[in-house]
Amino acid sequence: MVRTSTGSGIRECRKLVPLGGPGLAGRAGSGDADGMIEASQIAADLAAAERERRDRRPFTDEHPDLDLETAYAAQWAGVQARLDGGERLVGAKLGLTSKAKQRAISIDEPLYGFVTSGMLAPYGEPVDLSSLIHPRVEPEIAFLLGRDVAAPATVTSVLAATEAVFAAVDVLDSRYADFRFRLPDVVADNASAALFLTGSRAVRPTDLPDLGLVGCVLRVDGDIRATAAGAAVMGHPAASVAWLANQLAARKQQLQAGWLVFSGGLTEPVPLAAGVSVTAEFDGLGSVEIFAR
Ligand code: OOG
Ligand code: MG
Repeated sequence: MVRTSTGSGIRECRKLVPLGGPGLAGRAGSGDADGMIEASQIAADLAAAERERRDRRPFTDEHPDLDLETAYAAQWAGVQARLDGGERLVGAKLGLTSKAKQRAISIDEPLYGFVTSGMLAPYGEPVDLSSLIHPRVEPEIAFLLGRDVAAPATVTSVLAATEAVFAAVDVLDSRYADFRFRLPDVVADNASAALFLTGSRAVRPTDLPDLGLVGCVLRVDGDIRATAAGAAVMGHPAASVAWLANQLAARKQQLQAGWLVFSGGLTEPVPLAAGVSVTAEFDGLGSVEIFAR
């Protein structure tokens, strides 16, 4: 898997998010009857699982009281380690923003994670499965922000701040066995983020009739596996981005101009296997094809 900048045409983010507000650095660990686990320990264990390509049990098996603040602190520790290793912060991802995704994972609350330069898959190249554990693919609509998004954000303010939207694919690779986890586990695991692909057609939101009505067809080797409309994601994909802007504000962070934001899977994911081609087609946005070797 590529872990360096790929220069996929995404503008480098100009400033880093201010971090360390209450709820991020403020919380180091989570206590429960079985003892404490530190955010830094969770991050280190997840990084080792990713590096060694082995899945593990969810932390909540042993630490059922693991809270979301600790989980987001662990997530940021993992992202910070990537930045310290030379990657750049290029955006964010939303997760569990559609009923299809919430049903697939049996969690009914959205979450978010961050996207770094090493997660951008090189355009048109097969995904190298040897670097992943058990990848799954899902179709998404990505927003390239032309301006920062202030909170409180709305569908309207997100669309006004958006330079272009893209057809996209999110390649998930949970570090937990069988994608079995509770919300704090998947938050700590940066929303299962592994790789992201965007299509080659940049479309201004004003050039589309309504992003909520954009149709999506997910194909595996040409066969239709799932269909959806943009509205599958929180009623409108921009509503998901607005939700994220408002969540970040509570942590003294902000969506930044130049970021690419993946608004969440519209359908259930499909496994990515060697020799298989997965295509996400969107009305007006073009399509993205992903294949693996
Ligand atoms: C969690 C990540 C969810 C989405 O778009 O819903 C996500 C998972 O499904 O492993 O990326
Ligand atoms: Mg996703």
